[in-house]
Amino acid sequence: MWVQMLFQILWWSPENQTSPFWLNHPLSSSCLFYPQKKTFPNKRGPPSLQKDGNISDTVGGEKQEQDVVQDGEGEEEDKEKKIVSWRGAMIEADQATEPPPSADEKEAAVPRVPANPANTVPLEVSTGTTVDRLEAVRDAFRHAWKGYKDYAWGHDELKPISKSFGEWFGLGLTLIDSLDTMWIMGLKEEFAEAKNWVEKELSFNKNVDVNLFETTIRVLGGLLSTFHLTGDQLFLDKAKDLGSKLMPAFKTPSKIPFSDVNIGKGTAHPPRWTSDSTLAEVTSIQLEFRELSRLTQDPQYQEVANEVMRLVHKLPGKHDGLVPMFINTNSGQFTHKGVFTLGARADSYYEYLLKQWIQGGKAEDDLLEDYLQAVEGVKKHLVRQTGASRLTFVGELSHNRFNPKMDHLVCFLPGTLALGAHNGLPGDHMDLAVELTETCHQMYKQMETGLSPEIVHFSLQASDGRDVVVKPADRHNLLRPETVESLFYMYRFTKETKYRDWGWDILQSFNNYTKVSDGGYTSINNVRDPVNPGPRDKMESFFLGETLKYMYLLFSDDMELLSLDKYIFNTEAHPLPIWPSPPK
Ligand code: DMJ
Repeated sequence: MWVQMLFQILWWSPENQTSPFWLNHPLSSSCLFYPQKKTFPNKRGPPSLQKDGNISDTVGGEKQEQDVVQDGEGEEEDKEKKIVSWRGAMIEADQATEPPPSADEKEAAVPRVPANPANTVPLEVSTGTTVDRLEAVRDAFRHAWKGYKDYAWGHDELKPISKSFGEWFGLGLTLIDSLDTMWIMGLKEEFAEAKNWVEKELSFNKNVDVNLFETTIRVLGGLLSTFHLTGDQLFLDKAKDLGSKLMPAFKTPSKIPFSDVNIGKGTAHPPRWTSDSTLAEVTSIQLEFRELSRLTQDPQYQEVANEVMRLVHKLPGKHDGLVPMFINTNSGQFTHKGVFTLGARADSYYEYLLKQWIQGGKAEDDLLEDYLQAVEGVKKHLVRQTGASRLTFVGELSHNRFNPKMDHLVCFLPGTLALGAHNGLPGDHMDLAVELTETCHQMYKQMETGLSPEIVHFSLQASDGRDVVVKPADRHNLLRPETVESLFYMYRFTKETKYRDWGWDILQSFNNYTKVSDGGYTSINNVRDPVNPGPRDKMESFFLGETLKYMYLLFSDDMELLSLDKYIFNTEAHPLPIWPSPPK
């Protein structure tokens, strides 16, 4: 059993892109198109090769003898780091295989300001007006799209350094994730080309295992939102087709869905090493399935999705509203109890409690009750302040021990709390949102590249003189959206310009350290090293689907553009309409 647990914990983490699908995935391409020259472990791989920084910190492995774990040490252990070519403000794709420079790896040697050697492409200059900023986001999108179009058209993800592509499910993930973003940004030509691909090429009749959660939030969510924005029946027809092909996932003894579905064969199964599903995954498909039922007038989607929420609602094993990270598809019970996080594997459970309640016209009391209880649980067990600057953060609880570790993923929380407060929930939710947004901003600001690492550890000791410690294995940035997402919500609800300015700084940093010259943006290995950030050769679909969309909405003065009183964003930033309240 312990071996099985270790397997699961070390291996599978969709939030951290550690999917093991490539092992049995017919379209798998982790290494198909060019040799792996990346230096940090590719996080899609077997447990023997991978370390999932998110999970391994909290279970097994480390000796934790105190109630509060202060584990900021070991930063000099970054032995894996080899540096891929770096030429300053824009990454030169064709230089990606140069031998690594002999960089001094000690933290003290890391320059505090971005290096800008003579041969760099000039940094973007803008006066910072709303119009300039919106245009800068559009430019960033066009640049990302150019790379995708040139080297990865119709495939799941762009590999911008090798000018190639990666396949996960073979469903054109980036293209579909981008549809509504292009519509919102008014990129008509690009949208038309993408629509043509959906019409002519997108097929769900293929023998491929897909992850239920990822396919739902990215593909089903993207198709449904594009249908709403455009009114084009094509997207609803595709959504219906996909929805029906995902249904076998729910044929389990407990009605808790399996993680994986073969959409061609109509079969579903859990990961090979366990019969558990991840809690966030099974509870973050509801907005989309419920909307599909509403649009098609076919209740089957809503019924299976609501049943999961009913089961989880009455399940024992919660800790003041906080939920464990796994649930068994046979027994329907929580497993691996005792670890509570707002990060990977649990995050969007909390987000979807609130958002389903809003989507359904605030009529479903169980959802509200679970959400309110969870926020109280977060405040009681997980919220702390740093010793140095009194930054408020959300840590983790591991078998009653507090771990001051926070995933960047947790930065969705301020936006969600603010959305709740906007919808009449307690004012102290907004107070917490304000404090957490400041912390997420600091997670960018305090890094030498101005980009947040994937995970930070906060220091509770004032004597440390610093708030944030970043372990070597946690220094990567995957172009994630959560902080920009929260900045968008905070700006909409407060109109405080600082949130826009913080977003603008983040865009500059993406342009300075992740933009690839021939098109595309890349995730990077080390946010603490502006000279050698270490491009990872991957542009996640959520950079176009979420990060740039939220950035655009943050800078737009049009508060009616996807009004938060009319739309609810799914966890992949695809807007779905809030339903009218049922008659009393
Ligand atoms: C996205 O796929 C979704 O936002 C998900 O809920 C969390 N992880 C990524 C972005 O970081």
